[in-house]
Amino acid sequence: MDILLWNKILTPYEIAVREIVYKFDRLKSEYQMNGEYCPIEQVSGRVKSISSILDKLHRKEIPIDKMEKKLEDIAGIRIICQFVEDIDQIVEMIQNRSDMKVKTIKDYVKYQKSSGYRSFHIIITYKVETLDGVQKIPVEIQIRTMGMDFWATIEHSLQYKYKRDIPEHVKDRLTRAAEAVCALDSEMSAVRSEIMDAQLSSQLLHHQVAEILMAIENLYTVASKREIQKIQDEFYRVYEKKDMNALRKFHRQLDMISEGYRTQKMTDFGKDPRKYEVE
Ligand code: 0O2
Repeated sequence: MDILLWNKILTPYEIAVREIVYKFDRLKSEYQMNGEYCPIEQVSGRVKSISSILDKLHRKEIPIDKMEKKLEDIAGIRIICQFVEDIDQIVEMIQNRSDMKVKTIKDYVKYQKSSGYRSFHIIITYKVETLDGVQKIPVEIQIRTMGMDFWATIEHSLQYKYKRDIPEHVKDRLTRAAEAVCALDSEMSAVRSEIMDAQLSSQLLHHQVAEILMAIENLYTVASKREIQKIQDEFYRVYEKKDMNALRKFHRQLDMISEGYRTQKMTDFGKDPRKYEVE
């Protein structure tokens, strides 16, 4: 068997993980900037550790030289969402991407594993550009709710502790916990639209406040200290109400004040005989 240069083998997997995490994070920011609900709550990624790779090869009786062909989760991405419904949206998003080619789908949400494990898995192939050329890397994307993730993380630690032989009484508890997570996900889905509305309103409020404060800051350079003080006091008064319409109105007024200063500046510029426009 050839000598394995682990660093060289794993580097393209590292690149794939980093690029994909970045791309999903970007999507998340885009949703937020558009003031839309984002189905992605959190994205993380990892390259399987060498000892985990060796354990899995041993467990599945895969010869080491077949590792890259047979192990499709050396690069792994995990996407956590709030609601079960978000999973479908994320799956569709992945299926429609031109840079990720879906190879296999494993729906452990609909078809829960006997352990109680629930998660949606997609194996994609992703092209990575390296000095040696383009490499097609398999990447496993796990999509699950926060509840499913909580259960899987705990169960994974127990698998590790008991060397994959969890005692029956602990298994029973895990089964019950899995049922509770399922019930929790259903309850949350039932009030999904209310939760989404509440989260969007709070996101819009933060956005509006940030824009107003930015506008006040811009006025610092042109308005008098007294006027800024007055504007700031008025802002605190409006902010207290936590009323989006009042904040929007206040923001429009600020825009008008800024516009007034801009017009004044341009008029002053026109009057100054020392200044002239260069064509
Ligand atoms: P690790 O340490 O998380 O990386 P197969 O479908 O049998 O050919 P494979 O790869 O076992 O091959 O597929 P499967 O069953 O879809 O599992 C892939 C990964 O899903 C696992 O990777 C786990 O991360 C997760 N997973 C699957 N089943 C369970 C489960 O019962 N409990 C928990 N906590 N996680 C699970 P690894 O390499 O097994 O583990």
